[in-house]
Amino acid sequence: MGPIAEDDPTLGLFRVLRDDGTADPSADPFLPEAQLLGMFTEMLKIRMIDQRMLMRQRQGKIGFYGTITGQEATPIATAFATQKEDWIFPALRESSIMLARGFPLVTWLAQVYGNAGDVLKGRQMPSHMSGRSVNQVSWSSCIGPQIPQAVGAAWAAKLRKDPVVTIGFMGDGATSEPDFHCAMNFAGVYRVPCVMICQNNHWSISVPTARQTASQTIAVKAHAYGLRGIRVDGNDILALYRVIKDAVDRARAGEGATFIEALTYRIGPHSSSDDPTRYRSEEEVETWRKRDPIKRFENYLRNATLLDDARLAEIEKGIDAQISAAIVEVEKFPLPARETLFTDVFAQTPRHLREQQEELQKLPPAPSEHGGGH
Ligand SMILES: Cc1ncc(C[n+]2csc(CCOP(=O)(O)OP(=O)(O)O)c2C)c(N)n1
Repeated sequence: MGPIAEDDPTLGLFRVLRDDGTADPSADPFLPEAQLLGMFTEMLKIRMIDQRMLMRQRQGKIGFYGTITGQEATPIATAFATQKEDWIFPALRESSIMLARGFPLVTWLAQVYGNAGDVLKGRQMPSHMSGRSVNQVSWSSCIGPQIPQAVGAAWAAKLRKDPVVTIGFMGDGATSEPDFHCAMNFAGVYRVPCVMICQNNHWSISVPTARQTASQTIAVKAHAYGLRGIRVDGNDILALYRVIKDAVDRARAGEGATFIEALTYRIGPHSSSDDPTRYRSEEEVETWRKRDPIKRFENYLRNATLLDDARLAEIEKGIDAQISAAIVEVEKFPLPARETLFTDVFAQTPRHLREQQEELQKLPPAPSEHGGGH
């Protein structure tokens, strides 16, 4: 191919919403009212869950939590732009897709507590949710492997002639991993029905994006692998919805994979174990707070007369009640039963493990196994 044109979509920034939340009418997808309010509610819900869970972590009730504050638009746009048979291969900041696709909140929270209500039986780090019922795959916590996994699953779907699309997520840090390059190459060569989305939130823990790549943008890397690529405002849910939906539709129609860079910002710490004041300035965070994806969308909905103070207060109250009730429920679960330590490992438990299991059963139960958990 020739030189990349200045107006190439990988070098620009596709937007629908302006900073003040008004929309460019030529780009507005004019989505139905129920869908717009559904998207807004899901964004607000994960913001409010994150606040409550970070507090629970500080109170010593849970060990770890990864908030997505400032990055709510990309996962929620994905949840609405995909079909329920599509598979999600997340990184740390996309577990809210599960909730938007109907996964029960109590079960989702049980993963954070790692208790008996957790479908993963307490074996994963908090904020590493997955669920078969919503086609969301478990993340290994290594940076990168989910990208070739998403591409491989897409290739399998293509071979089986299954009309399924896979979505592989990553942060900007993951684009420096070998797995990223293998996945991009494979996706281009085999024209798989996969959409790879990089949430460029400017920081990989304490490493800024400038230290990840010398390329002009992350999206431009798509060209090196013969993929379609586009850079989109990651704090603009309407732009994201359009871009992701287009990529998903094209993938399903046999037009191959797309690589999307969603430009956003991590407002909170990397996780509950991080103190970002040690490596970035408050002014930088403040600049991005002003571009809050929820506030911008709220302004759009107000302009469209779909939202006013009373309606917003009602939505917030509803979410708050739902979260409070779910926390009460989830904290009633005991820890996972200890015999579950031995399940799901072998189809038939080998003798040495059976002996260990029997030995463990003879011991008196630990106090936390009686209920109440943490
Ligand atoms: C292979 C590997 N290297 C390093 C780490 C430690 N680590 C955990 S999260 C993280 C930063 C990831 O940054 P990015 O991919 O930009 O995603 P973000 O957390 O910003 O969403 C690192 C380096 C890891 N988990 N796996």
